Amino acid sequence: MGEAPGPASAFPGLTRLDHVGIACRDLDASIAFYRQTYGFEVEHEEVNEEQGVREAMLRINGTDDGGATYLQLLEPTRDDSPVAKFLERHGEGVHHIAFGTSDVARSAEGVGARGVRVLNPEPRAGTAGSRIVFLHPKDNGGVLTELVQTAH
Ligand code: V0V
Ligand code: CO
Repeated sequence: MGEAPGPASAFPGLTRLDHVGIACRDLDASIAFYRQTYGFEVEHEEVNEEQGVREAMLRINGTDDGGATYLQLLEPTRDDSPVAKFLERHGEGVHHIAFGTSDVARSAEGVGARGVRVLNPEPRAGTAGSRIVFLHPKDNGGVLTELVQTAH
């Protein structure tokens, strides 16, 4: 690899796969499926009105940056939300992936400098007090991508 000059050397600072977001119609049924089938337990559950989701974080493993990797199960709370729209078009399934960083605004700026559209340069409230930024799926090979900075 070596040090590429210019925008490619700007800070990305992504140190883990934080979560894989899965769109589901029935959060409780989805939680039960992952508990019974894979033995994963819910570490955190909340409603995020801004994002229009009721969601649960199921911890899978710790990561070498001191964070962890989760499954994030997402049920829409209203018909005009991104997850409701996704379910209508694609049905249940993988909705997004999220990379962890210690500085989400700076990471978003670094990725944005590489030509990826940053959907919300001003970080928004994510799960458990985290701060999140979304990147356009069309600039990520069809994968909706989130950057997340945990509360601590
Ligand atoms: C839409 N598209 C996707 C997609 N959603 N492609 C891959 N993965 C997805 N999840 C594609 C869709 O198939 C269309 O492609 C095109 O993008 C436009 O889609 P659309 O249905 O017209 O939707 P838009 O353009 O109104 O909105 C799409 C975006 C929107 C991605 C801009 O969903 C968004 O802003 N999402 C970010 C917020 C979010 O998703 N929140 C929920 C998770 P074709 O058919 O035209 O080729 S909240 C969360 O993760 C939290 C709280 C957390 O982690 O803490
Ligand atoms: Co997420």
